Amino acid sequence: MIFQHAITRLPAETFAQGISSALLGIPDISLALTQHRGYVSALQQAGLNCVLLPSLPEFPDSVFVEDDAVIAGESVVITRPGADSRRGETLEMTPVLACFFEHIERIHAPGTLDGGDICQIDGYFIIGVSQRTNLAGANQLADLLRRQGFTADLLDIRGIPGILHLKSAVNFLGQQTILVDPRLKEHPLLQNFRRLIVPIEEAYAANCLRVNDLVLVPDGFPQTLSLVREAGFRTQLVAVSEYQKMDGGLSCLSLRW
Ligand code: CIR
Repeated sequence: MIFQHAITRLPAETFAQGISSALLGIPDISLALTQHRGYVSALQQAGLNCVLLPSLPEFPDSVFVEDDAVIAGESVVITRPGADSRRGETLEMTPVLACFFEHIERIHAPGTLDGGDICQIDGYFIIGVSQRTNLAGANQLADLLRRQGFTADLLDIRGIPGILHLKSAVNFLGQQTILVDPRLKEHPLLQNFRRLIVPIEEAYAANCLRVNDLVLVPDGFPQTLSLVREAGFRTQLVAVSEYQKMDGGLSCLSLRW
């Protein structure tokens, strides 16, 4: 898949008031801004045109734009985030996406769905059922995708403690290869892929991000970096420690198509 565009949003000064279970301390907003610049520049280096949206102080988690929408081919699905404090983010994102996409669908109540639960593997989508994405939301998205000619399956991660979203644990790197948290390596839906198993002590780094011919890897996870490099991928380290403190990873910080 060739990506040309990305949407990102600056972190707000209220960033530290967002939702977190990480117990890694309070993020430093000035370092978060510096890391955001590094992230945008890595996306640009991978060939993307990046839209940089202004911060939204009323939504501390709004830097994690991936959760607000799912992009599938020519169309976009506006999500209904599982956390009440994040639901209004989608109202801010809809007009931005309307500049690029004619066909806009929506997840409706009682469905909830976060974009971080959607792992796209070419024309196949794995939809995580999680603390944030409920069965109603996952089934709504699967129906929408199937109507557009894609295939989709649901993968329930609710029984695995500490995994917020499916893409916290499973990410497609291209060439039939996925990077996977060891707790999901035996899942039947993942058996047909070449699986690179991230060591449990580096579980956070399962969220690497493939963009065109680059795989962005979070800084500070040397075993995962070697794993991805030795599998033949060109890598780029990106520092995201302040986002890790708020349970966010590399994919969460952008919408890409
Ligand atoms: C949240 O709990 O919603 C944010 N603090 C982190 C969201 C991370 N998003 C993602 O993994 N797609």
